[in-house]
Amino acid sequence: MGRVADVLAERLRSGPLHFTLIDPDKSPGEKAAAIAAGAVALGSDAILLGGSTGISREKMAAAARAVKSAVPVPTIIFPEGPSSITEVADAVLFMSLLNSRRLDLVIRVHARTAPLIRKLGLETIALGYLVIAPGMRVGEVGEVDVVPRDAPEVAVGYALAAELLGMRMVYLEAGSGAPSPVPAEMVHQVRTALGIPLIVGGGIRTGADARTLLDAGAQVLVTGTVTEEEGLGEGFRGILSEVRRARGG
Ligand code: 1GP
Repeated sequence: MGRVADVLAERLRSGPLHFTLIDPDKSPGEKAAAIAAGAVALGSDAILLGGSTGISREKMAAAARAVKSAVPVPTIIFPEGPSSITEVADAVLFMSLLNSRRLDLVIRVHARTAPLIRKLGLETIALGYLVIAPGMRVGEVGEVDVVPRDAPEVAVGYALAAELLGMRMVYLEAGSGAPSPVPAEMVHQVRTALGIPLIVGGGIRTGADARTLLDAGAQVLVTGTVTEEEGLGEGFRGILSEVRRARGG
């Protein structure tokens, strides 16, 4: 595989993408690979490995190895800290939690981890990660000043700042398991202002959720809970069907 950033940029030229988030703590090794294989067969474009609890390097490496041998799409670490970084994956989302009050999550963990990442030769995708209300667990653990759902202009400011700082993507996150996804109006305003790809995740459970966000301009949808709770059932299939429709296929 070439550089993941280039693979994704190329695919984005023909329409929106879907990433499947798998937690190696809940779905270790071959179980992660089985979910990935089913998701990719339905059209998912990349596998994100991560979760909100501390995942050991060994567990992350085992999941990444199993997923990589099961599917041809990028396997990307969605880190909750430096302990899960492994060169077995194709890339890591090198993400700054933009609206956290914890300086370590904004930049200091990155400073501690950057030498290791460079040494491993692991590709990084610099990403501005912005948590929108309700924020769920990442909002609490990350000590986030969540962006209110009725304040799209605040999200636009952060997203543009991320772009101007040279980040490659912006991720609007309502929080895993959120009762509803990021508001469509916020997605629309951020997308209209932004020149880099916009990822949206948290609380996407149905095809209707996916369609609303894609119509608003989301370029990548991330889902995790829907497969953890329902497998590759109606919800997940509906979401992938909307992504394929938006790609014109
Ligand atoms: C969480 O945005 C992702 O970081 C996915 O959220 O688990 O609600 O799909 P869900």
